Amino acid sequence: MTLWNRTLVTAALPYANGAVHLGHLAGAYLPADIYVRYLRLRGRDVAFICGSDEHGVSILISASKEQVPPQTIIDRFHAANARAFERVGIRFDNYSRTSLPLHHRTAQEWFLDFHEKGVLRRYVEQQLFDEKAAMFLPDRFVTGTCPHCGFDRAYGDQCENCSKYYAQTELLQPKSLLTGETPVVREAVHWYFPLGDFQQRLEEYVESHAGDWKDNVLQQVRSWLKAGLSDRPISRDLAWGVPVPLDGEAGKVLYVWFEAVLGYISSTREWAEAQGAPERWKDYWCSPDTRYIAFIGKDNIVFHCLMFPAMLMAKGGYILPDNVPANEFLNLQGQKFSKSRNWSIELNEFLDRFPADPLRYTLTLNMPETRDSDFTWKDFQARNNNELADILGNFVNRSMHFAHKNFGGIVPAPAIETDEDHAFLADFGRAADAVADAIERFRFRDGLQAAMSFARTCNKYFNDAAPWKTLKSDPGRAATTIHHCAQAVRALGILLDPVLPETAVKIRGILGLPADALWTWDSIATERLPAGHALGPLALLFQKIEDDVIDTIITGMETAAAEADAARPVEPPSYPPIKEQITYETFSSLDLRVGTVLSAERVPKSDKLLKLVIDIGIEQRQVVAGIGKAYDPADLVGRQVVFVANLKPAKLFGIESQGMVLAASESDGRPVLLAPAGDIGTGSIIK
Ligand code: B3M
Ligand code: ZN
Repeated sequence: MTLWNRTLVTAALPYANGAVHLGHLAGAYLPADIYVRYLRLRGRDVAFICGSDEHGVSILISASKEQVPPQTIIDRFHAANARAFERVGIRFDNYSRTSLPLHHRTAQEWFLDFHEKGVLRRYVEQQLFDEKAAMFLPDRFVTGTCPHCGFDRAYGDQCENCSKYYAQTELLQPKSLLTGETPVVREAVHWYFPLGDFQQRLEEYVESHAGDWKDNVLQQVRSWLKAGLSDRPISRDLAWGVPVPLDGEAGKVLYVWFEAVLGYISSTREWAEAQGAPERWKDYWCSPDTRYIAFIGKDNIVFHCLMFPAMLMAKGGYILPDNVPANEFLNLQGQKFSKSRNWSIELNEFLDRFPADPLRYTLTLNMPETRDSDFTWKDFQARNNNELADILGNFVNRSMHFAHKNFGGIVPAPAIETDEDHAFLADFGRAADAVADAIERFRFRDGLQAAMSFARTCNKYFNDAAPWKTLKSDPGRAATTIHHCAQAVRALGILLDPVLPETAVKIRGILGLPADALWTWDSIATERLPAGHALGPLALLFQKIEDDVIDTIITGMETAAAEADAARPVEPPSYPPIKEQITYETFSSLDLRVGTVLSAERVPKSDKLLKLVIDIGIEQRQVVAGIGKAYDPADLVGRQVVFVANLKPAKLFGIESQGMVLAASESDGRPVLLAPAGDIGTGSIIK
């Protein structure tokens, strides 16, 4: 077991191409912040590093859509996101930008180092070039017809219709999205990082963490390794990014992922320089006694668990991530976050209406740690009202109010302590250990649950001790109870500080404690506010949220999403190319008849399949048809259909299907049943 002397914590650099939303917060930033706050309460040396990722094609696309320079886009979102993080209490030591000269210099140094050591390879490849725009086209800047399915709005790298991948030069009828022109094929030279050469070292690295990395992370990384790693291009022909620092390479920039991960290092350098200790960043990146934890969302796993470690290995002298506790995704009211569908809650918007802590609380309890999870407004309201206000707020308020009213606002001296008191005091240490253990294993939900379960214990202690009764009959008992309650309020404040930092500040105020006094994790069970200590003024910790506030928000969101759906241009249908010719004989081998549906029911456990019994004149047939999403079984009985009578029987969901009913569908795949257009008897032959 290594003895760690310091911890480096990074959180994925958000693209300065959009506003950070609740999904991002729950995915990477909130867990990272909780972890860092916890380490600080333990007195550990931590650097918490982040910044904006300001290169990449998506920023160029936004800029060209808005017809502004990319700088306008990145300035806007860098400022907005830095502010959102600040408002929600995420306290980075440094929030940098990859557009800074220091970052460009750092990324170029790495490229040159690899180049000089002969690590990189150079390949010639065919690429589409837009002569009017005078540039090579990134995959997302070209569309055309899919070489596999004929879909006519396929992108340069992948078809959205059939999901197949291909090279952009394979697109049929390619068109530049920049100018609308037909691009030409030109030879382009690109630099490649030999990821495949690191296969074995990466396997060893990943397997050395088999016992401590999260399952979702290990699974994904192992499947990449199993598929086999190969050389990855690390340069692009683009006018936006970090220029490739070699003569004769004008117009080439480093691939955004190659330099973005190095943004962690340049951000740490910037931080060290700002402290007047420009070499200090090396303590965090190049010392084997530093533990590096990289917080990310699941879509960034390959880059942080394979590509970046391989780069660090190739460079030499750097530490590797010791853990990459990637989260899955957060949904919003049961659906994916979507900017274009207007189904999102930007962090700044949220914070315009509600304080940060109830959000941090709700997201922590719903953190997508092991699988995708969901944020709903009703859950947010319930957790704020029934847990934060009714459990935590209630205990602090009732017990401290009692101290003001009956003990002049000072912590009373305890009299004789009972078994109940001792049991309660023993819970302080147990709670501190349980929360710490969960946080150290990146189980933030469990950690918060343990802290809240201690808050419930506190309420119970206060209720059972009933100081309002003992005040007259046994004043020493009441004083003892309130003495312990004051200690419990302090313990709660520290236990919850990583998740609820604003509340922790308020609790310190209520306890009359100056900023940092008596506020360390280790003091939870071992130190006490002394008798005679003057408490501060009472303050409300949580405001309840009314139903109508939440209902209005939900309705507003649904309306906005419906409007966005309606405003989306209706795309013209696309048709696949005509299949290969067949002879009349081939066609006439089909036995087609008019059938009538006698009965229809849903196949259990399938929303798509219906079981139909069909009269085809000479006999009855049972078929399973995939029309369950488009038709209600009750509406089908008595309908005429076109029936394929000589199809070989097959079993679907364990039910035999003896034939097929015909349907037509548009590109959305919704089936429409075919039927004779006039009066005709059941069993009639179709030819
Ligand atoms: N900007 C992608 C993302 O935000 C990317 C992360 C970079 S981390 C070096 O999902
Ligand atoms: Zn396709």
